[in-house]
Amino acid sequence: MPPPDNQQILKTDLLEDAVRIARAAGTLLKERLQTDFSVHYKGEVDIVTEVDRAAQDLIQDQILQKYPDHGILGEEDLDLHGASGYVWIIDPLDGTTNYAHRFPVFSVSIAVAFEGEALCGVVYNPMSEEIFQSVLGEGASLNACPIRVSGTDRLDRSLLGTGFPYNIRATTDTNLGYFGEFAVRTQGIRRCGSAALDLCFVAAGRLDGFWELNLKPWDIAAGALILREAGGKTTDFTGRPLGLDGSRVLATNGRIHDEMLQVIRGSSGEGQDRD
Ligand code: 2AM
Ligand code: CA
Repeated sequence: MPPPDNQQILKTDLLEDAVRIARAAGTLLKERLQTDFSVHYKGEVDIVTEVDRAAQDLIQDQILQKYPDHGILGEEDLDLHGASGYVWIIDPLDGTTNYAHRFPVFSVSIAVAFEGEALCGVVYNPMSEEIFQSVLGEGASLNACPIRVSGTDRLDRSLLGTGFPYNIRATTDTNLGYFGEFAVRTQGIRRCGSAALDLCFVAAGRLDGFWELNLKPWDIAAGALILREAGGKTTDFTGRPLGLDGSRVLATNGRIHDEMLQVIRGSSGEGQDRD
């Protein structure tokens, strides 16, 4: 449901602020990339850098300066409730593993939601200076040019994206099974390391589909909206529409969605070479 008229902030105004804030955070990420930042382990593989936290602090400050009654959900232990019903869902650095290795593929992801529905979203790649953005019902763009999903309608002509969970060493839900199934049925699979960018690449027609397990709201909130507004489809692995809290994500140009679902249904997702 949209917010009541007396509380309604124009979605385009929210997007303008989200873009401004994403640019500021992206600039910070780029400036600090070659510096000697510290890296901490959240798990055996899952890391966080001091730059993740600095970017999140910057985003939080800028949101609250203008919207003190808005909530914020962010990856680095940030869950602020606000009276307005608006919630900003942010990943200050999507692609932390890449960042920590100075592999220059990462993004800032910011969406604004109201009662569980994303109203607008932006994903910014500061290294390529690409800004993907969208307002609900108004299409999607890349650096202000409208984008559309690809026309590829066969899995065997498709280029797909995916990623692997941080707990891959500890779980049987490794994604290696799906990876094996898709590897022999497509033209190729790319593993870029930022789920937000993967979703935008499907939106822009650079990839035809993407799947991943264990994603969190901040990984997908902006990218999934951008993809749907570019004509794509997002579901869980059973074909049900993807909510903001969906963790098993299938995101495609729409045309290869059913074929991908069939492959997923026929595979356990577990690697053949693991216990
Ligand atoms: P991150 O870099 O912000 O942590 C890599 O496959 C992509 O999935 C990245 O977007 C990464 O986000 C995310 N990701 C991988 N494993 C995850 C996990 N266990 N929880 C949350 N996000 C994860
Ligand atoms: Ca992150």
